Amino acid sequence: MSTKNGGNGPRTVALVGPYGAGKTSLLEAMLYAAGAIGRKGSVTAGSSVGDFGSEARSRQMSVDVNCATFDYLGERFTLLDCPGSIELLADTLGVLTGVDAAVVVCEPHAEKLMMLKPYLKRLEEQGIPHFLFVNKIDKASGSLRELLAFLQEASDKPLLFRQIPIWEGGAVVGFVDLALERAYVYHQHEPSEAISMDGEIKAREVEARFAMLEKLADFDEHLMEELLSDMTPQPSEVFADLTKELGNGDLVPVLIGSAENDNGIRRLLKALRHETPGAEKTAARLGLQLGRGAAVQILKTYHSTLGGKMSLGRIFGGPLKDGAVLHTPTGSDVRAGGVFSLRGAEVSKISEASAGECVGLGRLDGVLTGDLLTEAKGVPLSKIEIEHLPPVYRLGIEVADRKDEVKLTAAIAKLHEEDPSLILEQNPELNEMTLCGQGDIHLKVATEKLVGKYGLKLNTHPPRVPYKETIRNATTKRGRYKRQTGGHGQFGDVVLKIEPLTRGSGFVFTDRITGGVVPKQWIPSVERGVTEYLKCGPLGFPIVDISVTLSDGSYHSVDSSDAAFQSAARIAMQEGMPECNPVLLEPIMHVQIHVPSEATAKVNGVVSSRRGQLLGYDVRPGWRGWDTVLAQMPMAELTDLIIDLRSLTQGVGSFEVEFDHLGELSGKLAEQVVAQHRKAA
Ligand SMILES: Nc1nc2c(ncn2[C@@H]2O[C@H](COP(=O)(O)OP(=O)(O)OP(=O)(O)O)[C@@H](O)[C@H]2O)c(=O)[nH]1
Ligand SMILES: [Mg+2]
Repeated sequence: MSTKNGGNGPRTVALVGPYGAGKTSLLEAMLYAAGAIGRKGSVTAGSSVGDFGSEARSRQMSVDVNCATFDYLGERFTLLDCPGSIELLADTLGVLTGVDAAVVVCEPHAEKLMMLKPYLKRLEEQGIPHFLFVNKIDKASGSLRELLAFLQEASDKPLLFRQIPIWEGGAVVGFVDLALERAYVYHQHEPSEAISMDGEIKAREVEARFAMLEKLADFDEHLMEELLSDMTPQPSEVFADLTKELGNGDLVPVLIGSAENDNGIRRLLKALRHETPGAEKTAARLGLQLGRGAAVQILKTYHSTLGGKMSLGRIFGGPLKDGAVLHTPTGSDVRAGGVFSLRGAEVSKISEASAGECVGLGRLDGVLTGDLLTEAKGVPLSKIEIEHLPPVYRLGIEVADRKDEVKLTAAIAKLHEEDPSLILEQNPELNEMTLCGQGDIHLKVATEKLVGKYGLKLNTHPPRVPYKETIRNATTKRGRYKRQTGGHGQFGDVVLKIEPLTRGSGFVFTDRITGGVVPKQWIPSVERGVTEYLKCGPLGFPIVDISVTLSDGSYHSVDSSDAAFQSAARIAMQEGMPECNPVLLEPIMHVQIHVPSEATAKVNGVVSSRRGQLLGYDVRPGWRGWDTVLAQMPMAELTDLIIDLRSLTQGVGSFEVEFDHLGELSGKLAEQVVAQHRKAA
């Protein structure tokens, strides 16, 4: 769909950035400025288009992608307002698989800029054109120039300052647009008003505009020549460069404004309208091979209790009609069960979506976020590999009523489709299910959905640690089992040598019987008796790294049986093990902690205070200004590690773990673990 102005067709733009920066408010302000809504709602009053679900409203924060399609000056836009909590990053990662551009929303406070890195990093890596919008400009104080220097620190791409603020009485009251060379004063909830530019403002404009043109000229030789020979470039050349260099991802334009007061919103809309590349260019960037008919990139999956499954799809090629059959990466076909235009809670059925639109598609069973579907057969289908976010927080979870277990796993499967960073782990050894995710808020929102949306009654508890135990000394023990009840009795008799093994050896059973004192057919019974015993040792935990040797025994030709030899073996173990100096073993994990370098020293402290052992640290590859700290830490100390890391790093620190070895735990801590375990049992 080509329109007379931009000619790029419908555009899809993500609003991303840290929590509370004002993305949902910006969405509201943009809808209002575009005339798509007659009354402006707000997040705090619970009346915004976005955040309509109960989990979002009660927290006054986004917990899901808010999608809103609207027309602005004859062109169609879909804005995807992403949740900013770092714990809900998975939604942003999904959305980025098919947008034309992103607006990174931030606040004018230098100390909060570290929070931008996780977003800028992904946009840079994926070559997604992006703007920076410095929101809450009504709260700005001090030098914006300094702020912008900090902003540049967070961005690997050069920033291009498109506007400078006009200050009055310590507050920003307007701005100069450096491309248009026009000054505006803000009016609350009204369009800005053009004013004449003179004196000090003009002088600042000339300087700032020259700096902007110099940056543009880094990517345009013709413009560079003009600047060097003091020629004034044509406005059309400047605008063409702005468009080209955003589209190529060379530069990051920076705009300022206030979503709350409706300031700078129209300028942002206009920049998006003129400069954001369209679906064709995006398809080329993504390397999509389009055949005849439409291709659909899935950006987000929703499950609602009433409407069923809804996939948010970006249409390339197109148009896509309701009922169209789409080929999926798994080889099966699905039929689009409804095409919908979305605006917050408002879902309007439409008969078809044009090329470039972003729409809701009903009932695409088996289709996941990141999938590419096509109408044409034989087109190479891909699933865009979305970065996997390793879990950093866990919660033990169980249904209050056992018969709801199937319902629980089905509901979590749906939540996982909506948000792949939410994972259910089953641990049969601990007889425990754990919900794994990105943090406390993430899992709270998920459990709220399980309760509210899926009607489940749940109990949650801190995740259990899979402790083990072993022994330090050896012993030899005889176990005799003899029963005489009525008819024929039970008889088994074994001598077992119990010895410790080196860490990681597991369990070794050896048969050293000579002369048939324990007949061949009962030897597996002895081993079974021992194995059964090993499930729960004297401290109450599974036993590992132990060798048991059957060295002697006796039998009775009538009374001996499989059961009797199992019992004899168990008796020998039960009596022998406490003499072997049992010791608790805890899982020690290899941990990689990623943090901005200024937090590295503090992180070292956190590792030590959590019984960790530092192995060293290095620069984090590809993350300028970040370190990766390597350490070994007990699993028991990792439960809330993420909370400490985030509080040291404004939420951006993260870690990855894998099992390393089992380490001995003794002293007070071990006593506590054993006592707690006994109490729970
Ligand atoms: N002063 C001021 N406050 C603003 C502005 N924009 C948003 N806010 C306030 O900032 C808070 C957060 O706004 P939201 O729009 O919910 O922010 P968000 O980025 O969507 O937050 P998350 O969804 O949690 O990531 C709200 O209390 C808004 O009223 C602004 O331009 N100026
Ligand atoms: Mg929000």
